[in-house]
Amino acid sequence: MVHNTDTSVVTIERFIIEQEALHPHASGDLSGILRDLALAAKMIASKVRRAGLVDILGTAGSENVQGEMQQKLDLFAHETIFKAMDHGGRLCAMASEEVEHLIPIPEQFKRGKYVLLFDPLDGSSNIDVNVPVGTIFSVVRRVTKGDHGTIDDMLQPGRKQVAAGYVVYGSSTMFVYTTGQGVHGFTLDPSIGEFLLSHPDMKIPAHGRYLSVNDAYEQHWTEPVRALMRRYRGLDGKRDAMNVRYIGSLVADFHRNLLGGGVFAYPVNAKSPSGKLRLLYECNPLALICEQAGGAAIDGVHRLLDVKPTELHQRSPLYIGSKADVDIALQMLAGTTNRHT
Ligand code: AHM
Ligand code: MG
Repeated sequence: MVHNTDTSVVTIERFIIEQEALHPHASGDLSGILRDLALAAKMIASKVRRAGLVDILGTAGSENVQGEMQQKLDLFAHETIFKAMDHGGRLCAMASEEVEHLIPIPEQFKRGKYVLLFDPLDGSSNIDVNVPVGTIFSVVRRVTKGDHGTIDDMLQPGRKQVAAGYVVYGSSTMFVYTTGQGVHGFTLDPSIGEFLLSHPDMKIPAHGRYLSVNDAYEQHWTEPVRALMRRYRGLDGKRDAMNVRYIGSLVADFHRNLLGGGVFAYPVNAKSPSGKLRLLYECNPLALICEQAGGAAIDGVHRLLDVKPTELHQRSPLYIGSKADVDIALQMLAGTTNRHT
């Protein structure tokens, strides 16, 4: 469904209801999860907006106020999502990058058929310099039968996700999600407190301008990764040089490349031998969005969505973005161990 945004104002609530109507057998549970997440996103956005005021409004005089605020915002975001999602009767368990183990649904609430995995506030070390941060989420259908969800419900390959999305708290707040029928973006109008459809059916350019990688790790990369980065930079004469853009805040870097095209890479390096980013909370949800937008996402040698996770907090290398640019990584890294030894 493509809306004419010149003439119609479509709230995220209405969009979700209209999408649900396309599936006559839908129970409404997934729609409810998305609506609850949109509410949590608004609450987090409002808090993040005030982060810079902490020195004048907060506990002035105490040490390391900014640092504490960052910490608190991570936990605030975690708690906000948990509290928005624990009582809807739609989830049987949750997992958060901020928490070591699976998070059960409290006994007093009904359990449902879905599992939610999330990174509550990614890139939060950037808050004290006013750089965008983000929330990332992933929803899968449970596969176990008991009352509560288990780790087996969490450790499913990314292709099993029924919904995934992110929120970027930038110069405006955007909520971007997919349920497997394209990628749709909504911008928060703070004056009315509503996410409005601003980017229907988002598509990533087939190849792009931007290379996003932290090349301070160059000395710690493997030789195939170094060769790949030389290719992206046009230094081996085999393609035009890309422009380097690296915020260091995954959601913001990914969002820019989704709109402008290009590739984000977080390769293995000697300091992070298996990569830094988390497969379940960061890589998989963005991989589903990217594929739905016509792009690609790999761990270097495999399609990310086919990787079978073995641990909740598993790390993975990540190459994500425009298909033609990711394919170059796939070709140049084929046959490598994809681990720094
Ligand atoms: P976090 O989950 O501790 O916030 O770390 C994740 C962040 C990503 O947003 C970003 O892409 C990456 O770490 C940057 O790492 P580096 O500073 O090593 O380049
Ligand atoms: Mg993170």
